[in-house]
Amino acid sequence: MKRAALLAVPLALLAPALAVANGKSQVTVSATPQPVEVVPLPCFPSGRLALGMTNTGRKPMIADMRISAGAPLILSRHQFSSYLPVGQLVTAPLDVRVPRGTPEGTFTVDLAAEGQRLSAPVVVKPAPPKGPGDNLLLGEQAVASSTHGNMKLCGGVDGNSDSEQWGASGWHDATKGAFPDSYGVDFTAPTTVGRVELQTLDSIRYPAAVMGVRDFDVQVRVGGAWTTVAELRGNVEGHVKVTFTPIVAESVRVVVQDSNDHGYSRIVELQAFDS
Ligand SMILES: [Ca+2]
Repeated sequence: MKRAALLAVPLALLAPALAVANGKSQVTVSATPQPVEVVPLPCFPSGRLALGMTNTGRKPMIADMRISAGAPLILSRHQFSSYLPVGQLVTAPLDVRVPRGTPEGTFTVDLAAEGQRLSAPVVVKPAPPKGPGDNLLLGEQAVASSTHGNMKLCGGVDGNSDSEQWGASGWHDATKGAFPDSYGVDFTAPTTVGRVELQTLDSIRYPAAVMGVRDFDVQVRVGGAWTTVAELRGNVEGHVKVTFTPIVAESVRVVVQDSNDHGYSRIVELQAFDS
């Protein structure tokens, strides 16, 4: 008799969850990864969740997921609606961002679909250091003369310099065959810059000597005016390091005058350092 009484406790605790799963809801909600991590910089790769819905019923249906979160989280969507075949996971991406300066912490994105709910944890990580020797452009807001629709403005400062992942993490302009094109960063406060490193497209399939930037200037903005600190011509290398007398600048950019295929200005990653 005492054993039966003890068993009744866990069963009672389970009852609400079982009621939801076996009630009228025919959809299970999922989110991966958990937790998702975000960094409070505008061009740092965003936290990306794969939202999922699975129809656990016996008939196909259309389901709506509502997606919500409080400050400081910024969501790329607030609804995910889809036709759901029986027994098949249907997913959609959700990008999660936080404003610059957001302190470390854990927050949640709340998902609700057809009576099912899920709270997915979001962990805000510290911004990368920007001291001596650190890449001053990493994750900062990129500024470009134009950006091709297949590329991302942030792709040249997202920390990924792998030419094999060019499509996902590089930048190029939208004006084929027309130069110059510019790409750089506006600092949030004047910053000492003494070295710029440019990595242009340089993969086995697309070597720099064929597809990379060929002629480019490195410029810094001081007191609102752009100054050229280096001019490079005839480049065929994938990774170019340019050092100059360190200067306190409001912005740094490269101005591409031509590329080796005379088409686009392709930047896999642009970096700047104090010296
Ligand atoms: Ca990149």
